[in-house]
Amino acid sequence: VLIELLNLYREFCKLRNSLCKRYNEGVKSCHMEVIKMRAVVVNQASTGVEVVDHEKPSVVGHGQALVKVEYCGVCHTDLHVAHGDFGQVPGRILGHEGIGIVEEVGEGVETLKKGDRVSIAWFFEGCGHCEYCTTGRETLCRSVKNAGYSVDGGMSDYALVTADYAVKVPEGLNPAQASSITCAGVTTYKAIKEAKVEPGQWVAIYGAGGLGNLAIQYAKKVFNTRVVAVDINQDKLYLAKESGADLVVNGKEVEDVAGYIQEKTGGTHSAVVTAVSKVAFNQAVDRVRAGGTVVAVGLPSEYMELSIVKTVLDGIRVVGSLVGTRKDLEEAFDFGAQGLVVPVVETVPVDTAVKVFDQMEKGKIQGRKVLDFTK
Ligand code: 8ID
Ligand code: ZN
Repeated sequence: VLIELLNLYREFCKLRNSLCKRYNEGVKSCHMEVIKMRAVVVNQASTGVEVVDHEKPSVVGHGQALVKVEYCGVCHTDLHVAHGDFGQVPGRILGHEGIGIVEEVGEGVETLKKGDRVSIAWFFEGCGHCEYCTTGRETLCRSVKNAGYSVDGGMSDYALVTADYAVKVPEGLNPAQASSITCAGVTTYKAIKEAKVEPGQWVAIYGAGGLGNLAIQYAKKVFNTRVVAVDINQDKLYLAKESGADLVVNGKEVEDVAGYIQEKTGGTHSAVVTAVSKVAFNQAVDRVRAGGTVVAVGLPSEYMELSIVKTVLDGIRVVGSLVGTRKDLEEAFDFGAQGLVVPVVETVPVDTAVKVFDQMEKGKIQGRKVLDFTK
């Protein structure tokens, strides 16, 4: 009898739900009914991920927008988050390379409307008034919210975003490719900006994975530099060549990587390190030219060795670079829409997420695997 009653009550809720939707557009959520959606979350032990049925977010608050997710790329940072490398967040919906269509907007939203295609990025929201937010360094905001880490991210059928911070995807940019620009693209585009490169200079890109292949493309096609790509995986180096690298170096096969780069290029003017290993960071510092810049992007939980003498005598700058601002993302998207940069992506079913994370850990992914929420 109880089960019968429960079923009846559910039917009643469904009916009320549809009536609400039909007759009262202003009603944001329909009371008791819990609608489920697919979501990729950090598992309870914080050792990896699982695909679960998760409550669909339905209450669109002031300034928020509800997005029907189409695609979400799997970034190595998601793997760090899943493993608790930055602190454990069990149950958190992962994903900061989300792309989707706005389905509903909350009160006070002026920048987005239903039907807009938007991104769900690591830089999810800043306070808007601190010293970083007001000086073009909003990703460093001390009250920042990060999608897929401190707030639920884009690896689910639906996601809530803060409308003012959700950067629109331009017309003409393939949404699965746009997902890869939402983190990998903007991060490397910004890192090369931070390297302060000049056309014709040599840039070393360490790590030719999801970020690295885009770093090569932005460096070559947008900044007009020459590129040497370093990886320890031959497959990644084939991709690096295809992506436009002038010179590739296998860190496992070439004994003296720094010496080899010195011989071929005379020392690179700058280096962007996306590799998840301190070995690469050390090589980058060892082989950058006097006056050069090493931009640290990868996030291995290690310390790098920095020769004080070399740093001082050679006037080397070592800077950390974290994703990019909304403006950086807008620019990075635009280079994608122009066809200058073409992310290497493969769309895969959502229920293969656990396997994809495993492949990423083993270094087996070429470019990016993108979870397809349209199917
Ligand atoms: O804003 C940021 N700073 C930011 C944004 C996004 C991602 C930082 N990241 C971080 C990630 O958290 C991760 O630590 O950048 C790193 C790279 O992310 P990814 O490109 O998404 O990971 P990947 O696809 O696994 O590629 C890593 C590459 O590094 C190579 C691997 O072979 C792979 O191609 N690599 C490794 I591991 N050790 C190497 C070494 N010693 C190496 N390449 C050269 N030398
Ligand atoms: Zn990322």
